[in-house]
Amino acid sequence: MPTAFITGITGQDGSYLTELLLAEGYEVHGAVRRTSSLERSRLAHLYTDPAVYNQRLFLHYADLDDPTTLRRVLTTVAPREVYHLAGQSHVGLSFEIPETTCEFTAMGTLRLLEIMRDLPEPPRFFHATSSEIFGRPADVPQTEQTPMAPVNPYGCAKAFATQMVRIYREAHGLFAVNGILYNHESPRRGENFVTRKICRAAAAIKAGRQQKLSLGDTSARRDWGHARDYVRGMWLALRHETPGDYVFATGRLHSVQDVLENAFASVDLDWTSYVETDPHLMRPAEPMQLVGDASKARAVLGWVPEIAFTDLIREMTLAELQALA
Ligand code: NDP
Ligand code: GDR
Repeated sequence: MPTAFITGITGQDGSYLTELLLAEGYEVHGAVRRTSSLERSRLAHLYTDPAVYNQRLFLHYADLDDPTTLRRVLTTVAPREVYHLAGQSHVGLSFEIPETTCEFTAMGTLRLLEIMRDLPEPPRFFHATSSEIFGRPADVPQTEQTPMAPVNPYGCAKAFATQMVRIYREAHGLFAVNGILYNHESPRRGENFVTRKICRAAAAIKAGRQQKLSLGDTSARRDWGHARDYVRGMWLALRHETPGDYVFATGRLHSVQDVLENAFASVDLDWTSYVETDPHLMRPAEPMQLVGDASKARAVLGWVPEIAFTDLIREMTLAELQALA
């Protein structure tokens, strides 16, 4: 049975990737942080299943700023594949907590690479990097060759980590992959990301539990896909015979306003009656035209995103409505 180790297993992507790997016959190990609450809602259906938890799914306490523990766990588990998904993932918040963002996202990745390098049989390593490395990009759409030009602390930390992955691949021969991931969402998305915030609000307004929705820049545009498609790309990238970097994207731009229209239409409401602008939610700097060209992933890995934007937003909104019933 192949063994995988996931950092960030409790997050949106970690939970979908765990489901995928279990379905593909893997034994899955994940790093979890000590928190005041044991609730790990995205994994609850798996670790409450006695046929899965501590049979094929194992959780280990570890933290990205605790390399001693990470090294011990990785040495004991000896995985064939490592998926590194952990990090402070909120771009807007990275302006408020730049040091922790860089500590976990930049230095945390370097620490892991150092551990990989020392393991007797270095595992294949996937790094979840981001379209935010491009910031104000020279190319539209962006490819694996587009120069990095981040415009926020999060993007800067990811750019550092991305380049380190390249260095460890080239200088130390590690099977190390950068997945340059564009925005991907799902009903398990964190509540303070814009799609989930909008879908939750549309459902709550429909149910009479909320009156207004405050947002920042509604003209902002992103390349939004479904998380299920993106975790499949991660897995495919580590199964390929050679390591490389891959853009994972839909190639289509939509605005926050498009999200509003689709979410509110899913519950037969007109968004214009409920939305107000809050200047506190505007970011000091916004990236421009982040839209990806996933031709390489399609040609080399056979990866194609299958879930359309309109279906994604509808699924998210109806999931919120169901949760309120
Ligand atoms: P989430 O925010 O949902 O999950 C982040 C995960 O990282 C959680 O499991 C969290 O644990 C863990 N984590 C955070 N800090 C630490 C730390 N110091 N030590 C150990 N674990 C930590 O993110 P997503 O699942 O959406 O994204 C996964 C990765 O992909 C992230 O690195 C993100 O930056 C990147 N990415 C995501 C994109 C997206 O659109 N979703 C696009 C591009 C890149 P806990 O539950 O304890 O907080
Ligand atoms: P992003 O996602 O910054 O692209 O990072 P987010 O959903 O936070 O923002 C998308 C766009 O919406 C605008 N916006 C708002 N955003 C939030 N969160 N809340 C609001 O109220 C709001 N109003 C408008 C933002 O300004 C922005 O333009 C995500 C994360 O998953 C990163 O980890 C990942 O690397 C990138 O996607 C690719």
